[in-house]
Order: sequence, then C-alpha cells, then structure tokens
Amino acid sequence: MAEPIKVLVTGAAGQIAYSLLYTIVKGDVFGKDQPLILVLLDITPMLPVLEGVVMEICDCALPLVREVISTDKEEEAFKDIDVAILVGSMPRREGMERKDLLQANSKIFKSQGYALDKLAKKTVKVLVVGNPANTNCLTAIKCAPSIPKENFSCLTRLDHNRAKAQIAYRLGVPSNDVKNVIIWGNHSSTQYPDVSHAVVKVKGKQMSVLDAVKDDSWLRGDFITTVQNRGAAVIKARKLSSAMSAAKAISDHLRDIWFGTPEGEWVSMGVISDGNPYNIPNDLVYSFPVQIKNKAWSIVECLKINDFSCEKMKATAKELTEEKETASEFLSSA
Ligand code: NAX
Repeated sequence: MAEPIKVLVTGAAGQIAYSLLYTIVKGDVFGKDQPLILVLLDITPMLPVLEGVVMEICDCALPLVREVISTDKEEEAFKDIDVAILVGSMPRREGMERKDLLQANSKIFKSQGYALDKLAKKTVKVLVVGNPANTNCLTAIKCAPSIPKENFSCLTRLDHNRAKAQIAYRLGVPSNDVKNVIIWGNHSSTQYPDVSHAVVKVKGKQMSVLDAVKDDSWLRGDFITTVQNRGAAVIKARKLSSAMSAAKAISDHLRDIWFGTPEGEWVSMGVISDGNPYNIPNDLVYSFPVQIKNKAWSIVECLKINDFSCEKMKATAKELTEEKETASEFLSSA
C-alpha cells in the first residue's frame, strides 16, 4: 500500500465537512488504496463538536484511515500536509456588509496562508471553499509565496454541476451525458454559466447544447439566473446553505486534481488568472475551464468568445477586481 497522505479539512465541525468527510475516508476522492491521515481544524468553541465527528469517523471502521488529528491550532493543523481543504470561514451575519465579510475572511485566510507557507509541504494542493472563495484563495496565495500559485484553486464546481444538471433536466438526459459547460469568474451572483461550447448526448448522438436546447432566450435568461441564484434558493428552502451538493462538488474537484480530467473534457475551477488567453486581468482567482494532467491544470485555450459572453466575463472580473482591492486594503493595514 502507498504511504499515507495528510489531508487537512478546516471548518471540520461544520455542515459541509459533515457531508464531505465520509466520501474522503471511504476512498472516493484520493483512491481506494490511498491511506490517509486526516487533520480536522476548527475554532476552539467547536472542539466538543469535532470530538463527536472524530468518534463517527472511527465508528465507520474504514481501512484507509491511519490517524485522525483534531485541533484548534493552525501550527498543528498545517504541518506537513499534502492537501488542504479550506472550508472554515466567517459566515455572513445579518446586517453585515460585503466589506465586513471580506475583512473577517481576509484575516482568516491571511493567517492560514502564512501557516501554509511555513508548515505545509511545498507540493501541497490547496482548495478554498469558504466564501468569498475566489478572493480568500487570492489572499492565501499572497501569504504563501513559497508555494506555487498553481497549487491553489477555489471551488466553482458546485456552480458547474448546477449548470450541468439544469441542462440535463431540461433535455431529460442523465447529467453525465452533458459535458464542457463553463463557469466563468466569481463564485457569486455575477458568475457566468456558459454553455456555448457544451455538448450533450441525445438518443446516442452527440450534439451541441445550443442545438439540443434550441431556446436561446432560455439559455441567455432563466438558465443563467437559475444557476447564479441557486445557492440563495437552497438557503431559502432549507434555511441552511448547500452542504450535500457542496461536498459532492469538493470531491469532484479534488478527484479531478488527483487523477486528471478525461481527454477532450474540461471542468470549471477558480485559478490564478496570470497569462490567461481570455483577456481577464492578471492576479485574480477567476473561474476558467481547465484540463488536468499529472496533478497540474491548464486553462482550455482557443474557445471562441462572442460579444454576449465577453460582456458577462468582464462584469464578473470587475467584481473580483473590486473584491481584491478591498481585501488588499485589509491585508496591508492589518
Ligand atoms: P458552517 O457554518 O456549517 O461551518 C463552518 C465551520 O467553519 C464552523 O464549524 C466554524 O466554526 C468553522 N470556522 C470558522 N472560522 C474558522 C477558522 N478560522 N478556522 C477553522 N474553522 C473555522 O458552514 P458550511 O455550510 O460548512 O460552509 C462553509 C463555507 O463554505 C461558507 O463560507 C460557505 O459560504 C462556503 N460555501 C462555498 C461554496 C463554494 O462553492 N465555494 C458552496 C457552499 C458554501 O456555501
């Protein structure tokens, strides 16, 4: 059997982690023959809850788990890790401005960025989930200069899966018959779900989603807003934010980093925009279509971008630029 890898999950006493951990420990993410040392970080008041989570992991009696470490200390949590899944963050409370949320989270991701820089393996793969995910990811990148920027990504796979599912539902096909949708930009309501390059198998025949749906006004209207506002719709219905689907998306994202994407297929991921082929400003964590090979992503090139898409891609880049400016004010003043 392989040597164990050390996987950190922050916010480990929270609801996403509760859905995510079982998938990881049973081998669905890093492979059925990959032993794991699981490190669970949360804040001090959540340690009793974390204790219950550790008991449950133990009670699953799964063979891949070599050790579970639960802690409220970053120095312990980030030491020699191979993978960091940064879920823990400050939630938006009533009356809180977006700026306050950015500030609270800049603080968390600055501290965790430093911890990554100082303590993690230089090969560590970092996935940021906690919101505002793109800008939190950029903050962590800035604070961990000894780790390659390309090792960081943020989660937009939930939006990607939502887009795929909407198309599949509309056409009455299984969701895995829909491929190559794209989420551009921010994991927020300015994101741009784009199906201009997506394909679908209908009655055994592959065709473009545009030809299969044959309804541009839906694709440019309700489809986009449904995906953009899906998170809010789940909160309204459940009184809690997405957790099961978020955990599934995290697993999809990490499994693709670990094992690669199939030939000719891409997925959406927030990655550093430096040198991208779509005229998105450098130095943002922006969601692009990526292909992954040997644990390294590359942005899919040469996709034709029409005027409609171009506008939407710029609008979400503008929001990310503003978030970055606000976050960097906090970083330099803190
Ligand atoms: P919960 O509130 O259930 O759990 C968050 C956990 O993080 C809590 O246990 C809290 O104590 C812990 N925490 C807070 N500060 C911490 C710190 N400094 N270090 C370690 N742990 C800390 O939230 P949950 O529903 O699990 O969501 C977690 C985050 O994911 C939120 O920011 C949420 O907005 C974000 N999401 C991001 C998504 C994405 O696609 N990028 C989708 C799902 C989700 O909304």
